Amino acid sequence: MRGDTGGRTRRLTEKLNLYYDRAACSLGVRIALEAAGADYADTRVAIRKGEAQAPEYLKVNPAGRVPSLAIPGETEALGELVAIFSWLAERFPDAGLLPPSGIERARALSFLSMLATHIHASGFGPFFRPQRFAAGDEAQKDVQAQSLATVADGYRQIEARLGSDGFAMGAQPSAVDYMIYVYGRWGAATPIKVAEDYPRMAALMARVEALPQTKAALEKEGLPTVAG
Ligand SMILES: N[C@@H](CCC(=O)N[C@@H](CS)C(=O)NCC(=O)O)C(=O)O
Repeated sequence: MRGDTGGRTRRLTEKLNLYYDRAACSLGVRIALEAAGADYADTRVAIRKGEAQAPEYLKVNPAGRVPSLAIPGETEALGELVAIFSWLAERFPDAGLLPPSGIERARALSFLSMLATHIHASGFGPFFRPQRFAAGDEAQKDVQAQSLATVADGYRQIEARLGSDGFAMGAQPSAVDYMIYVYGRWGAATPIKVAEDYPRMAALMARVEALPQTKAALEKEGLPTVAG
């Protein structure tokens, strides 16, 4: 991990700083920062090299996870996608990251929470790292099979909530769409056929991918396009 140490240090960050890894869930926050036109720096945390669990990064985010967002004037970085989007939506109200208030905002947070807890934490988490959930090859294969079913169930829920056009929360893109896009990209690492089995979700991913904020975020992480 290089760059701004942010987090639980006395040193305040001078501008927003996104702790991320390439193509990780932090990509959704990067798309949001691009949508907001935010002036931000970034620090890569190479998860496969163990940097998310390294003492230096655990000072930034004791959970050992990206994304974290260091915020000027704060001595602790902010972790957890749902909280980061909530803060960014208030900081950049014109970016449309979340509905401004009321039941629509609650519905967006509900959707984001489902994505983070069901698809990510109960699905992709154990699918990618079964060794954290079971010991032994057979048990880990079982974990992967179950977690794959959870991902598929999450995708089914997304498909059920989407219309045939527009975005998840209406006519304008929001953080919900950015995370559907990110978690949808990860489907390529599984046997799940997103385009065939979840056509509304695949079409939404293509619409999100065509947005300038997504193009800018992909370019910054050196990632290929994947949708439509
Ligand atoms: N609940 C967290 C989960 C974040 C998370 O699991 N991030 C992954 C990358 S997509 C990570 O940092 N993994 C590091 C590790 O497992 O060591 C959130 O929603 O922000």
